[in-house]
Amino acid sequence: DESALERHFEATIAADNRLEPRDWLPEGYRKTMIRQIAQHAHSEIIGMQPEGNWITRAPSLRRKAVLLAKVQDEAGHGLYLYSAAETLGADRADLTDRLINGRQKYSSIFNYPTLTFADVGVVGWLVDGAAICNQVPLCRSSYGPYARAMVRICKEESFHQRQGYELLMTMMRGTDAQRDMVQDAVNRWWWPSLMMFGPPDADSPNTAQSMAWKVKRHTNDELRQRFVDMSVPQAEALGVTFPDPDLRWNAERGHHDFGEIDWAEFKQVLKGNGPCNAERVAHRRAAQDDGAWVREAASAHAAKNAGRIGA
Ligand code: FAQ
Repeated sequence: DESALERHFEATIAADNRLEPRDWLPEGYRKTMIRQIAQHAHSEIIGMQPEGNWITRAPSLRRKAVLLAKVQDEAGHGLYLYSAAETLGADRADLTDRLINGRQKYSSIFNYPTLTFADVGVVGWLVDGAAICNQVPLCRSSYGPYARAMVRICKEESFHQRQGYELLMTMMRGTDAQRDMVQDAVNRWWWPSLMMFGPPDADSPNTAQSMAWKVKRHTNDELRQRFVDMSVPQAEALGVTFPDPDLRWNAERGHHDFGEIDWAEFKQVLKGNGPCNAERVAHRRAAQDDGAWVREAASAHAAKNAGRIGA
C-alpha cells in the first residue's frame, strides 16, 4: 500500500541510499527531478553555442581540436541527462519542445556573448569551474541515474576547466593586448558566473525541499561562497582581478566577502531578456527544424525493420 511505499522512499533517503527507476516516488519528487535534470540537459545543449561560435576561428589547429572535443562533450552530457530524465517517465521530444517554446529554463550563463577567444578560456575556467563546484556534490544526489551521470560529467568538466585555465595562462604570457583581452573577458563573466548558483537562499523556493530530499546537498549561497573562495587564488596565480571592489578575505568568517549581485539582471535574463536569449533559442529551434527529416527517416527505417522482424 501507499504508506509502505512512502516509508520505503523516506527510509532510502534517510539511509543515504539511492532511489532507482524501479522505486515508487512521490509525484513532487518526480517533478522536481525532471525539472532539474531537464534544465541541466538543456543547459548543456544550449551551452554548446557560446563556445561553438569560436570553433571555426580558433587560433591554431591544436586549439580547434581541443575546443571541438569540449563542445562535443557538452552534447554527450546533454544526451546522458535526457536519458536520466527518461527514467522518470519524461519524453525527450516533449522536453525539447518545452525548451524551444520557452516553457523550461536553461542556465542563465549561456545568454551572454563570447566576444573574443579569451572568452573561450574564461568560460572554461569560471563557467566550468562553477559547474564543477555545483555538480560534485550532486554525485551524491538521491536519484541514482542522475548521481551516476554526474560522476562522468564532472570528470569531463574538470578537463574542460583545465583547458580553459591553460589557454588563459598561455594568453597571459603573450602580449599586452592579449592580457587586456583576458582581463576584459574576466570582467564580463565574473558576475554572471556567480549567478549560476541560483537566487540567494532566502529567495530560493526549491532549496528547502530539495535539501530534505537530498536532491541538493548544499544551498545556493554555500556553493557560491565555495566558488568565490576557490577562484580568488586562481585569479592571483593567473594575474587577473575580479571586478568587485568589495571582494576581500574575512579572517573572522574564514571566507571572502564579496559585493552585492545584480539580481535584477538575473531576473531579466531568466525572463528571456538577456543579451543572447532570443538568439540561443532561435538557433536551437532552427537545428530542431533542420533535423526533422533525419528523425522522420530514422523512424520510418525503424518501423520498416520492426515489420520485417514481425513477418
Ligand atoms: N539559470 O529555487 P531555486 C553546464 C531557476 S552548468 C536559470 O534555487 P533549484 C556545464 C530555478 O531553476 C549549468 N535558472 O532552484 C557547461 C528555479 O526555476 P523553476 C547547468 C535558474 O533548482 C559548462 C528558480 O530559478 N547546471 O551546463 C538559475 O533548487 C560550459 C528558483 O531557483 C545545472 O543545471 C540559473 N542560473 O536550484 C556546459 C546544475 N538558478 O524551475 C557548457 C543542476 C536558478 O522553479 C559549457 N541544477 N534558476 O522554474 C542545480 O543545481 C539547481 O537546479 C540550481 C537551482 C542550483 C541551478
